[in-house]
Amino acid sequence: MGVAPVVYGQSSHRPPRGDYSRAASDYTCTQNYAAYTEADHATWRQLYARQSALLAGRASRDFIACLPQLGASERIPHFEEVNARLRPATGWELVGVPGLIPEVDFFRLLSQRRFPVTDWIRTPQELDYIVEPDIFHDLFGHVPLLFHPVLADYMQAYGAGGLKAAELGATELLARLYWYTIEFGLIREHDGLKAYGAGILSSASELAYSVSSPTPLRLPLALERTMRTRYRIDDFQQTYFVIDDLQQLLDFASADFAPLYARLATQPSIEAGTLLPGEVAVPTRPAH
Ligand code: HBI
Ligand code: FE
Repeated sequence: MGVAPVVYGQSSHRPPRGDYSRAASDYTCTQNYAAYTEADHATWRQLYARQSALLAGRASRDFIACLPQLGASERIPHFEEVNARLRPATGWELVGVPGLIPEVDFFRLLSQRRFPVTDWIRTPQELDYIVEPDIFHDLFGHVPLLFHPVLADYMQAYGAGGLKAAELGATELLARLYWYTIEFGLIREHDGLKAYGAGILSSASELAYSVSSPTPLRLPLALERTMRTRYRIDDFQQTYFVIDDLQQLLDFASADFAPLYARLATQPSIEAGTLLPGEVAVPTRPAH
């Protein structure tokens, strides 16, 4: 096979996690590609192979169709190499960031069709679970659908909406929409529910859970209901919201959210996992 030996313990040479002194005023930084160790590339390869093997029957067909455009299953990709395909496809480009960045800066980059990608990769001890986004989550989870024209437009509309929400003091409501669509969204296909959210698509354990476990609640995506619903960041979701096709995201993103924010300010939040009277859960398989 001729696979290079994996050398661990070179952490001081990898792109430092959380070193924001590397970043410009818009929080972007260059991808210090030479700093990735062979162990980092091995981690990428292992995550990519494991996750790809889980996609059939669980990931949305659009995601599966777009994934090859990422073009890097063996080694961590160069952002510029992905950009050479992404820019002509949908006008998006990837920019490096040292990790999570402030909300408004995040929204601003999206509104400019620039997608922030964390440039460091998790350690082998974090293969199954990591609290913050790393390069695997950002690239494998998010970037394939940036090649899809509808999702690409939704992401930009979301960023522009985020800047408005910030002025109106409503970023928490809009963040829930991001969470339940871009991160944990499900889509109905002819043979059952599939994942299009990056948080699910980059997770080995939540992918099957989200589309087939009888435990979580699944509801049709509805702006008001979704924005009222709290979410968990430390466990599998208790509620997923389901769309019928990606165009639905763009359709509601074109609405003026200001009246909605005003109305929601007077309504209590809903705990994840709560089915309200009159609501009907979406089944995992189409009824025949
Ligand atoms: N920063 N790098 C990065 N990646 C994110 O996904 C991200 C962020 N900052 C803020 C943020 N997400 C959230 O507030 C979104 O919910 C809007
Ligand atoms: Fe994410």
